[in-house]
Amino acid sequence: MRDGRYSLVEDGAVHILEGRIDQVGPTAEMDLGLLHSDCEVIDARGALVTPGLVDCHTHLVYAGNRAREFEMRQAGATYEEIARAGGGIISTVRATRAASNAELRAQSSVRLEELMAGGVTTVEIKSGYGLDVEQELRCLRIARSLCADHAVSIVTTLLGAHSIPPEFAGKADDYITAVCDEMIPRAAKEGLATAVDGFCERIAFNTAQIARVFEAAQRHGLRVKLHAEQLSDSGGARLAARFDALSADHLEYASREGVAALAKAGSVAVLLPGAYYFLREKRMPPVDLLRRHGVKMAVATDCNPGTSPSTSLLAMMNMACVFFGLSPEEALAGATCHAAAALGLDDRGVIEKGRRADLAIWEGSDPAQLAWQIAGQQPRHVVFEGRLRQ
Ligand code: DI6
Ligand code: FE
Repeated sequence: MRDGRYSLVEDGAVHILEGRIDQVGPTAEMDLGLLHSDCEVIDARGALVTPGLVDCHTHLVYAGNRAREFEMRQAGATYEEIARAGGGIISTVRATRAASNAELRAQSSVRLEELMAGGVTTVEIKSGYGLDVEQELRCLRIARSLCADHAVSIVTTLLGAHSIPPEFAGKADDYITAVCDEMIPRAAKEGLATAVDGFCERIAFNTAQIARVFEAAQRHGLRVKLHAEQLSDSGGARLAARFDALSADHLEYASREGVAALAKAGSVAVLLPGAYYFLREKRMPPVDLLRRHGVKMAVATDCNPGTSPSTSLLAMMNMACVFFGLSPEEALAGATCHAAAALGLDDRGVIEKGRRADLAIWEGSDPAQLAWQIAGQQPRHVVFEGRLRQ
């Protein structure tokens, strides 16, 4: 059955040893001689076992909310208009800077726990609501600290180039200099991020500015990823590919050349249907083109207060199917193995000997059911690093 639908194994079993998968296959074929006499048995009869879900794009460390802006948008204002008037990302920057460490951590923990309740075992968290050196590093530290009291793997990304902070209004190039000369070197030196991201868009930074950020990232040994072609074709996908980006994310307005460049670079396309839905976007990412070029497609929540206030990766899998035409199988790959690839992680996202034993155990037996429901499902059990998550 391995090569069939979802590479599903009927009547299967997984043997875990020291946090890693040791054997996987039909129960009848397990080598029982390899099992410890006192090993714990998790009964998964009548259930479906998938890799633990990987949310490869979130901005979950922030304070406050943007409910007022949602009202403004419902009254006719656009996301870009609100951003240009000093709202948008900058309003969350104000709230985040004003929050104490304890407040920021507590508000972020709630969102992390909601994600985890939906079967997520690895979460990427971006900074991007501090927008000065100390505040960005503080957000990354808080993000990293969350794994101390949550059974989840956290990967952090520096998104200093998210928006132009108020102190640098009209001086975007000077801010980029601060990102390159202070923020990136400090984040790298203190081991606070594994990748650097940016927002390449007419309301944020242009390709020349992002190229400077990427050059600095690479000088400091960090991988790059990019918010590209979300609201317009700004050439972000091609730029990301030029720097061997782990991923290019959003991509609603990606061009043929952009997709071809991503394919050549082996970058993952991260689809964010929550933002597409919440902004009532009209243009879909070029899913067919991505398929034809063999670009891996991941699916993520983009959990953020302005464009995707959601903590359900399962809901995103459903939206990726309904809005973007993914198959449920593609959606599941998008939230597991392809999401891991978007983070540069090859030790998870697949149930295979040697990989991390991060698993989600769901009621039912058809993997399509995960993308079929509009969220709402919770796994019967989650195994994280080989241990049952309580
Ligand atoms: N694209 C997005 O959708 C989020 N950031 C980005 O670069 C929006 C962030 C926000 O509005 O707070
Ligand atoms: Fe984002």
